[in-house]
Amino acid sequence: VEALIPEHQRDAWKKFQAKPWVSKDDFEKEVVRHVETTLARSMFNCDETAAYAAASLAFRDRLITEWNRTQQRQTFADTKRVYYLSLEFLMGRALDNAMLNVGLKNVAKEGLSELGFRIEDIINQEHDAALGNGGLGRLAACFLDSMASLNFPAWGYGLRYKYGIFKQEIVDGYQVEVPDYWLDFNPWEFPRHDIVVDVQFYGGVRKYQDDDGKNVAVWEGGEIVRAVAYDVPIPGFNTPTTNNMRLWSSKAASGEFDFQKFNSGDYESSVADQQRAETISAVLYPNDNLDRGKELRLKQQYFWVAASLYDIVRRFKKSKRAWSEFPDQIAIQLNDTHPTLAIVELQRILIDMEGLDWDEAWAIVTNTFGYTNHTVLPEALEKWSVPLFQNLLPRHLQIIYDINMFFLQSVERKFPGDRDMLARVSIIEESQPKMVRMAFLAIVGSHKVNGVAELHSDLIRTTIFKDFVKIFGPDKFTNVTNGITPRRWLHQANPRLSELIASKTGGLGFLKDLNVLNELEKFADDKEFKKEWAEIKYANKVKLAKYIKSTTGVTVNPSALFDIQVKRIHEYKRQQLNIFGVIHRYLTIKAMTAEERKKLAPRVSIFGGKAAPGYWMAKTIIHLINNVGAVVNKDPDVGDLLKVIFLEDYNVSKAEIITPASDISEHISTAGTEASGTSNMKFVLNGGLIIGTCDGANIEITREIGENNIFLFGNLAEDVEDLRHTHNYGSHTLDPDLVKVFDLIKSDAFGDAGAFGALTGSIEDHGDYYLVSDDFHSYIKTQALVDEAYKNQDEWITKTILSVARMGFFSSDRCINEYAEMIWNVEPLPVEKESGLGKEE
Ligand code: NTF
Repeated sequence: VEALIPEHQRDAWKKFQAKPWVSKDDFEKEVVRHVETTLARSMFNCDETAAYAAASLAFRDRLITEWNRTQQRQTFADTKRVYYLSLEFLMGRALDNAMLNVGLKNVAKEGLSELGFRIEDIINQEHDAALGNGGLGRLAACFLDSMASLNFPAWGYGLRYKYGIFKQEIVDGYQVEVPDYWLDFNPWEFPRHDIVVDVQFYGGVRKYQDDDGKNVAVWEGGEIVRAVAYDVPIPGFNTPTTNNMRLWSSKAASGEFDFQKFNSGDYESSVADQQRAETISAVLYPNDNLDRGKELRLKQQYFWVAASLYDIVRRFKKSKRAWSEFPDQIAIQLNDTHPTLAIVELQRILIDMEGLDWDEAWAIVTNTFGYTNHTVLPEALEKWSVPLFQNLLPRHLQIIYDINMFFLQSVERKFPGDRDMLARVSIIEESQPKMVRMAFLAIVGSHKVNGVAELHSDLIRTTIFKDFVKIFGPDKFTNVTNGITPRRWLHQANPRLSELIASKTGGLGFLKDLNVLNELEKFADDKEFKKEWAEIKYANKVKLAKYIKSTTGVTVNPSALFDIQVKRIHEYKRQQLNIFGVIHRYLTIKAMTAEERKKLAPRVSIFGGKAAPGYWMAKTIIHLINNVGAVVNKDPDVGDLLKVIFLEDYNVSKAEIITPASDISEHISTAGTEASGTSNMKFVLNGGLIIGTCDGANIEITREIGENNIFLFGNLAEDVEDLRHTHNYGSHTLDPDLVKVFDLIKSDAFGDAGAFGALTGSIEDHGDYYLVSDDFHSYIKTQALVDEAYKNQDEWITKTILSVARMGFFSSDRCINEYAEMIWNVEPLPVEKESGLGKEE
């Protein structure tokens, strides 16, 4: 390729080629240069914001040279690539991550200090990239980190929302949502105005036979919206590999507003088209585990899928390979059903645009896609109304009907005469209006379907997708248990613990092979080691205590047991069970003598998490937590024995402070409802124990760390259905301790009880769907065991060390290797290590 460029030009390019800086002096030089030129400031008016900007730009320059090298390498090697399609990427902050991954954080720390700044202050200037709701979006972010760290040629494709997940404020105990405009200054993205795709909506389909008698469908009319690419470099840890996350932003295809209308004085409608187009990528839908079926959401999905597939197909076509080789070159993973339209879009491209026949195209499509299911909750399974589809994407609806017809024909051949089966598995639900079942479409259009933890994968095989297991055979369905990146969730969030582990295991190798943590087992009874281990936990708790003081005004004792539940607020995750347990504890303390109180382990109950703006019950739970805190925290009978904290605006960067500071964390969903959970893994990896139900990844965590090191309680998934049935059709008596809790709430002890009527009522009068009462006794008893265990600090610390030592399995590197082998069939493609990576240990 190089030979095409004349020699003298080549020389000039090479002579001045950008070289990544490595030394402290070079770093400072780059920072000063960016302050003085890019930002047009000077040493006299460089505040922390400007220093953050300049430091980020210095690191961005470094990343981008590696990014270029990686992309060139991947293009020339022409091997199979992975495309991870996710409507959410919950990235959090990028600067700290970039510094650690290229191994230059200490260099930057010294450099910044010489320029007059503390690195922590600079890191804290950054606004989180919060393009996700919770676990699903954060999983995508961990996967990008792992794919780059393992040198997989892999791209993420998503939407560049102008507004990420809202900011949460707590006003008088209530959640208030504030828009999250995060793009004010974002040095981590590269607008690619040269990479645009025009995406069509609405219109109609004209069908005819061409001269060869072939059926042709033309989708015409409607409107066009332009997708513009924004690229974000994703650096791997201790490797030059820097992958790409491409986010699409929408704008009007004309790029301008309507001048004719403008000139005739119709100012409002002259900008209307532009605004309509920009609305598509304006805001992230703030629902977690809930599908709302709004047209704009379907528009987002198609906009993103169409632009991404156009891009992928364009890249493939440059290789001049035969279409049949498409699945050998490309693996596309669907992060939940949100990108399922990609299946239909690829089929459309192949048959309508590229002229392949149906079967040939369909074989390519199904061999390309893999689908990950992340939930069994019925309210979260996506369905789209057929009339909505017909209007917005008429050609796609036709193709879906054809996919369904061929699929049902194959089912009929396999199970002749089984009408019920046909109705059950049809991609079209025969309701009023008819609905497209996206999960079924995703299964039919993929070669592999996976759940995200063993229990969850078993559940999908035996419940929601059981007919499909009969139809396609069991091999199509598999499990890949979720994981987390140890780079962010140990090294970055808990640097002192990471350092201690490195000192005992021979360096930072454990960050690339988390099973190395096993070596810590031999220190589980080492006095000196345990002391350092405990000191680090204490320091992390002090840090969180300071944060709590500064944000809520409440003083908490860092020696108390820190009990943390941070995650989206949802009835199935059962924060209500936790707060009822707290009220029960409050009642118990109030009834104790002074002598008895002395024996109790002091506790701080910490909550955090956002409620979807339209989820009234979740908001009620937040309100109750805050009101309980207001009463308990100032009750002199209670003192340090119990504090109740609600941390505002839980997000990734706050999780980095909160996670290392837990003694125990709560993962207490109704059995069978939490597909995996990933914060459970983060807390254990940071030396905290878990109280949890037999649900999601808790089960595998128990298998790995041993049942002596976890506090499990509650009914099992297999009993849930029967219990619900008894609630509704048998006798339903509430747990007597829970009744006392309800009585206290009803006495207006936490403000007007009317505000909590729906919450208590859902349990007393409406069937207690989430089994709060059924699990209450077991929960309270198990919390008492936690109190007892915590009193023996020596044993407690040993438990936490053993647990960390056994967490290697939960690295997202392990998951990515499993996806690569079982689903994608791709190999790593290392980039030569010529330019200087930092050698920091
Ligand atoms: C979530 N699913 C699950 O609720 C979590 O248990 C799981 O850890 C994450 O996915 C990641 O796998 C969803 O957010 C969704 F969208 F599927 F409902």
